Amino acid sequence: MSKQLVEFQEYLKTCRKIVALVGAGLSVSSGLPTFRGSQGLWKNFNMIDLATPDAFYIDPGLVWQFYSWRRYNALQAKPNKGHLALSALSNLATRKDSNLEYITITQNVDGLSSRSGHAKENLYEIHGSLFNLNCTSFMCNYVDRNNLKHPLTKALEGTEYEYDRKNRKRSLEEDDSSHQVDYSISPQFRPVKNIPESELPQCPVCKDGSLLRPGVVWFGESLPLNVMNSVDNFIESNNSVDLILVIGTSGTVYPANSYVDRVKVKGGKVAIFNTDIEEDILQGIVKDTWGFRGDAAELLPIALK
Ligand code: BV8
Repeated sequence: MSKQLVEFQEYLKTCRKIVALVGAGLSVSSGLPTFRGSQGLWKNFNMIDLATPDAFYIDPGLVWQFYSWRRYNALQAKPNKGHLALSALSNLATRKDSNLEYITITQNVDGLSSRSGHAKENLYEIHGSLFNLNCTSFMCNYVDRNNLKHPLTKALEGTEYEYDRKNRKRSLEEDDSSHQVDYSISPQFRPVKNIPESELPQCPVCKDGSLLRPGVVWFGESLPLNVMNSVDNFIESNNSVDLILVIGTSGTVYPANSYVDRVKVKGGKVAIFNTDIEEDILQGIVKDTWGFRGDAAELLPIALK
């Protein structure tokens, strides 16, 4: 066991208040791609063309095909051992006899944390979920949560193709025990048709019909106020956070990337779980920061044991 791990686990035992900040790297071992980097979703497609309100306004059919494809792949995926390790921590914190305060802040929209048995009350999906649908009419508050139907309309048939897996060595399904990580997932979105608005998901409540949209937070949109308030209250309360676990995220996107500094400034320590970590962090020379390099699905069950 490394010196860093021993030190981290000793500190973990003393923690009374913990936050986990989760990104796409946690779901890689479940077969889902990250966003940035050479195999990321945004490598082949510009996020401005697919993940903004303008993109949806210009071509809702294109955007719906993108999200329908990602819904399909997220539905095929299963939570991995990293999701389960966080879920165990979340459930420990909800026990009546527990003196641990805990939240998971996930940027992931794949629903895997929720499907891993994570306690609902301490899971914050700050970028929404692929399985939520919201009405686009300002006059209508219709929301549909956790809708797992696929495809949502007949016109979205054809989005059921899996991410390309180059040089796939071993299927995760075939050998779950080894939990081979497929680092070579190459997402290739293939929009196949122009779809008129009338054939896209429609609000069942609006009289004249309004489009439904994916219940995710697009770039340039505000995050849900109630979620932001709950997270802010947790981090900013007098009782400060002892530890933030930063798992599989590049920390590129605001406001998620602001939480680490906000915890640090109040005296909390940081533990990073990522396949890509700076050398000085690994060497343990960055104050109050531990770094564990590798697959989060492998590292978390060991570190949080
Ligand atoms: C907001 C949902 C107020 C949709 C997502 C300029 C103009 C306009 C806006 C801005 C601007 N500058 C800054 C902004 C604000 C903007 C922003 O931060 N932009 C960035 C790109 C600069 N933020 C916003 O717009 C937010 N709203 O701020 O409101 C406002 C409004 C207007 C103007 C200003 C302010 C809303 C952001 C929400 C965006 N929606 N998702 C969808 O998914 O389609 S975010 C998107 O990035 C992803 O969905 C993901 O959730 C998120 C974070 O990415 P990561 O999870 O970190 O993934 P990434 O690929 O980057 O990294 C993966 C990591 O995993 C890597 O480090 C890798 O090494 C590691 N890894 C890989 N394998 C493994 C692993 N680790 C462990 N194990 C492994 N096996």
